[in-house]
Amino acid sequence: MAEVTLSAAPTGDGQERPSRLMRNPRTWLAIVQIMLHKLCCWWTLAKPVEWRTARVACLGLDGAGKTSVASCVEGVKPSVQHEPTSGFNCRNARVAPHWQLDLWDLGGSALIRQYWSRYLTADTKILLFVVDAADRARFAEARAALDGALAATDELPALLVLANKQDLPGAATTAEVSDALGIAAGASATRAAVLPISCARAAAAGADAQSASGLSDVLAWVSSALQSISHVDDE
Ligand SMILES: Nc1nc2c(ncn2[C@@H]2O[C@H](COP(=O)(O)OP(=O)(O)OP(=O)(O)O)[C@@H](O)[C@H]2O)c(=O)[nH]1
Ligand SMILES: [Mg+2]
Repeated sequence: MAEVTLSAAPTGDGQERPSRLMRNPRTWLAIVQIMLHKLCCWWTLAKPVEWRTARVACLGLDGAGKTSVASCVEGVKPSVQHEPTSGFNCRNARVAPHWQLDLWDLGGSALIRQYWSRYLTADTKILLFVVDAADRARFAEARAALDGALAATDELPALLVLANKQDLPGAATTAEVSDALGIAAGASATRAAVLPISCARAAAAGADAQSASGLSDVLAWVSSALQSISHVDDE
């Protein structure tokens, strides 16, 4: 195969003159374009990411899996044992491209539920409501708890119900959970969705917390909801 050289071509009179390739203006245009592209890439990588903070509340009945979900979002392997949260945990997690979550994981016992409204402050951007999808007997109780939480917030920007424990036999589908909790019918949040997740399965299998089944879709939804909420807030 012929080799193309960009160097100056020797002339018969001993002087060097630029090769045909180098005399072509298109060659120079291509070189300038490549250099500009490299400069842009370097600038994008070198620019520090500005993390934007968003408050997210994680609610649901006792044992639904809130602490497990919060651990997975944070990238920490959840405990397989149920250690009831006696108050709240505040966790920090980063979600691409630039969201720093203040994730409030509250206890779900009947006693602590009375205090949920205190943590649903006006700057709460997303309510993550975790449901044990395999515990159909408590769907009505979960719906009442969710309705109570929604009634305590004036304008909740986004609600994401997580149909957790999808690995358990007989777990309800997202459509069933949505129906049982009346999401389509009466959710007061502007954006509402139900997504499946199984966050403790990864821990039980000894895998990485981030590999929890359904987690990537949850993080993508959270990121996209925050993006659109922030556009509205910035207007
Ligand atoms: N099989 C299965 N078990 C899960 C899953 N997620 C959580 N669990 C288990 O459910 C139990 C309760 O989980 P937690 O995360 O502590 O529940 P919680 O909602 O924080 O409970 P409270 O703090 O009491 O309100 C634990 O034994 C978890 O291992 C899941 O996806 N699949
Ligand atoms: Mg907990």
